[in-house]
Amino acid sequence: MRKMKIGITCYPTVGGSGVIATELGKMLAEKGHEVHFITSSTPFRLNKTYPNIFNHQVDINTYSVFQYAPYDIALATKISEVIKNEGLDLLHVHYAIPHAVCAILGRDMAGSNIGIVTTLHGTDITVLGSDSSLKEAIRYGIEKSDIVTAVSNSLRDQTYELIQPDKTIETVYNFVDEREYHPKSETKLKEQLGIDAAEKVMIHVSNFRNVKRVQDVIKTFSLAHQQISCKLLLVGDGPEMGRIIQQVRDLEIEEHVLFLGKRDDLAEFYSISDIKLLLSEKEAFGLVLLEAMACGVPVIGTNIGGMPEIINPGVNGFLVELGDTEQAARYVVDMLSDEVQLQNLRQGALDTVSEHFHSSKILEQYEGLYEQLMPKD
Ligand code: GMT
Repeated sequence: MRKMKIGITCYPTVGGSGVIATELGKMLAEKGHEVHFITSSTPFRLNKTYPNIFNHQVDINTYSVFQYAPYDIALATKISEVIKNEGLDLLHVHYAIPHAVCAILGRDMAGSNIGIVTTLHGTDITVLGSDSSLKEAIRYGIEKSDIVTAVSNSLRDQTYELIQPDKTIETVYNFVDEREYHPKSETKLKEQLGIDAAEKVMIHVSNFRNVKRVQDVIKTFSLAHQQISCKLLLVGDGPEMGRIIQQVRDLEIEEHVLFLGKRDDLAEFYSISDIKLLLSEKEAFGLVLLEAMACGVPVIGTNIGGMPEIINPGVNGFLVELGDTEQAARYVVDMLSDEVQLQNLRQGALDTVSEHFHSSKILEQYEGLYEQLMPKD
């Protein structure tokens, strides 16, 4: 594999797409490629110095005459500069809008013909795709990209259905860095959190947006808790947090629900957990499922989006229909009361990650796509 100079644009703040883009950049750099992040701030997962990773920050100025700060134009200009100054071989951008459209404009401004790979992560299609003011821009971003990937077959099919682009879309799944996400047995965290060694633990990790249906996680926990002694860890923060705190109070389960806020050390929290709950109404893939599974935690998810492509019922977890908290609670009680089944599911979760979503396999898929865009020797 020849070494390439790759420009990466994503939203650098917390969120699955930013995590995937950054982890991919780090792994590409470890394989000897030169990586140039072109983003509005340093990607939050870029927590180490790499000699072959460069950060190009987009400066977004505000002017009193403009009602809105021109992020998209500033980004396209920066992309154009980096293409010329660094001699990039290709761009990999995350989200059709605005990033694919900015990349196309930036490439044009630079008078370049380098390839553009665009990865669709979900929100750009499942939410914005039905907005008539944006649909044409999304189609343009997809059709003018050289290669387009989606993070699940479900998202690929939804894109065809909603946007109808004249473009082949390849599925490349999410991945995790297995060096970070693995079961950590030497942890005292359970004790530090005041949880009895024998008590079972459930975990939910998200950005507490409406779409994550955290209220269903609370309902499921509350039903299961009536039958089995357990605790619920809530990791993350977001717009629904106030309502969730109130729901926990109304159900009088405050003593059993631990609000942990945003955390970096997720593998530690997964490692003391027995079940992960993700009951979202939209989820193109569900990166947090993979993070949990990589730490040996089976999952209960909703039968929507990309989740059925990850969850194999009875092997690494279970699927429920959206809003069916009673069935979710039955699965929880069943799993937590049968230690043999729980151990099998734990092993099933670990096997799923290594057999189907291993980072080395996903990285090779992306590198293979990049190679298609390089000039033939
Ligand atoms: O789920 C979110 O709120 C964040 C969102 C994002 O754009 O960063 O995550 C999306 O991309 C992730 C990485 O590909 C996927 O694992 C998530 O399933 C997807 N979220 C949705 O589709 C709602």
